[in-house]
Amino acid sequence: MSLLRVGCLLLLLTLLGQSLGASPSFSVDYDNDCFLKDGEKFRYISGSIHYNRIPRVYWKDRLLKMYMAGLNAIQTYIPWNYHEQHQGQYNFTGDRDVAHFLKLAQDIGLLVILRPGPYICAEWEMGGLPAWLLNKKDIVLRSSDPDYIAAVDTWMGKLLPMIKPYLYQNGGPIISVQVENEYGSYFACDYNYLRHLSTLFRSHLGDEVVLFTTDGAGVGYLKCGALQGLYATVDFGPGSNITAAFQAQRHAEPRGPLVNSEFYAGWLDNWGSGHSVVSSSSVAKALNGILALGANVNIYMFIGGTNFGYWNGANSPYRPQPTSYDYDAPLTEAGDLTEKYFAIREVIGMYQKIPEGPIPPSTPKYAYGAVSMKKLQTVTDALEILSFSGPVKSVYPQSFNDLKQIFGFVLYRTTLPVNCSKPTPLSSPLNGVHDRAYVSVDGVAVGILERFKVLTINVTGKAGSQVDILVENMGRINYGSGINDFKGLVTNLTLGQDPLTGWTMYSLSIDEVVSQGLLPVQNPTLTNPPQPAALSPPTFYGGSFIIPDGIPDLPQDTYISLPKWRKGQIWINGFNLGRYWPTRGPQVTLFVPANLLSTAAPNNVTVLELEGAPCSSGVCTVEFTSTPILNATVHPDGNLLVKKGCDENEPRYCPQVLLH
Ligand code: 6GJ
Repeated sequence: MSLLRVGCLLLLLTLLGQSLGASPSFSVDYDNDCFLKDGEKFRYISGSIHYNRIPRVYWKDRLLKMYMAGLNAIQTYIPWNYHEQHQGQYNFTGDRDVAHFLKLAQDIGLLVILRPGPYICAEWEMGGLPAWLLNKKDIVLRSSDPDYIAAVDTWMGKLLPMIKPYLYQNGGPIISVQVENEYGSYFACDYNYLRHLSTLFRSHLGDEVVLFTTDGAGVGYLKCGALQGLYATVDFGPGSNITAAFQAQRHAEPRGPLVNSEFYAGWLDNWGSGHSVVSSSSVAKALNGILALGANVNIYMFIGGTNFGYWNGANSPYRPQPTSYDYDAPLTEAGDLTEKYFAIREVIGMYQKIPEGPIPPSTPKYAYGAVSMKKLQTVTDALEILSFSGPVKSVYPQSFNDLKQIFGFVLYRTTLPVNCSKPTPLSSPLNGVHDRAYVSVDGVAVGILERFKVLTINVTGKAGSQVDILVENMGRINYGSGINDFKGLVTNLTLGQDPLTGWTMYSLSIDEVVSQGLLPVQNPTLTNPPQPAALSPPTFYGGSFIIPDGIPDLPQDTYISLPKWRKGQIWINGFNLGRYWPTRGPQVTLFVPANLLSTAAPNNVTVLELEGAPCSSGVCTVEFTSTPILNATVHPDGNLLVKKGCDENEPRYCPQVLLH
């Protein structure tokens, strides 16, 4: 049979197959430099949304808004530590129900680009890797380290079989799966590790799915990040030269679709920085340039959401990210529509049909007003309730991992070995306070040590005085070689020239105690010694407020503001909302989604203030307001100092980091 006849026969069979509903397919067409979906040329315009940063009840609202913006796909990570906080204990329910999230996307008409890691970066605690990996102290993360590989194999052996039914070729929405994350930016450059992952993903997901990598748009990044058999894509923001960026991709993929897997429509914040902003005009212009080339693009982030609880990550040397992951994204942290949303929608509309019909509106925000707070107990007073497992004693301080603590706080206790009648330096010479330590002597707050920022304070007291040091884990580094981020007092403290020894350490189960409402009001017989004006020992405060039922559509979303409070943690009805640090900024208010609130019972607010509440001298209240403040700091006197946004495309707007 002539070649022509064979070709015609194959074409006929293909068309026939499709018309008879041949099985769905998604692949790379290297001849025509595009993706093929069911045999047809396909270009995705995607947006990043992290289900782990949005309450489940709001997933549909956000996905619908993304669909109505003209997106035909969404991109999401799967944070390993969100689903396996403790080794061997898995959670895929409620806000962790990935399958439900995938089904919602499919029902709405959105395809999914899945990024299951195992490492994900993402300004998320330890880049998504579970902290229990650090129980092997010398583990080499993101490498062929056998202990790391064994843990990855077990985790992927649990996750990927769950994902497989949702692959596009199996009738699901997942069109492609990313292996690792920007591996070319990591020091290890371990090709055996990438090959292992590639084989592992194939073994669970089959040979059809498009597996890809993402790296910075530079040949240097692709050198260690790209691998044969994984389609190489790049990422870059509006300030980059689009042609040069895709030329870098072409270095790894001479043929195939152009793909920007992370087109930064905003940028991250760190505590103490200005709020990052990226102008809508620069985003729209660059997006138009990318789409005009016929390239595929994922807008990172389309909605940022929130680092609830302790989930934020940190950049090196040590710059933790705030609770808000607003990211100056087209949808705000609360899912509200912005000018940037409509600017992007307009550009997309130049290239493909925008769905008709109403866009789900921004949700109303309700100002529930001021809530009176009262002192419950200091951490020290509540130690017996907070420390389920009781104290651990050792000559030298132990880390969170040694004490089987992952997040939050550990209390380290010792005594002054000598009289310190004169101010005597208490120091962390090796910068081993990870990350902040609140120091009291005989119950009097004396100072704060902070990683990289405050390595010594002066103390006074008698030999035998009790020294209590509450150490706070502010979030593990999520990018670069510092991700082996051990927490606690990871090196010795010295008093004068000598190491402090003889430690008693208490792991604190604060979240369990707060969620069970076990924190009693201050025992009136317990009196705390007078404190210096600007500092108090870490102390719990509590309050409650009623939201009247019968008022239409209450409860509504809101924001909580803590004027004149300094730094701490907030729980709403036992849910750990996140960290507040208005004196450092740029985040001043925290988003409170309506699903945390009730009209059927009093709403409880619990605050752990680490430095000093306004309660001894001023008004002891927190406030629920209707507007967010993400670009300011609050002076201890309560005055707001707005910090100009830091636009990565207009560096002149990037203020020096103002630290208090
Ligand atoms: C991406 O790499 C990452 O893949 N990215 C950033 N990288 C720069 C690291 C800070 C110096 S910032 C925002 C994004 C996300 O972290 C993403 O997960």
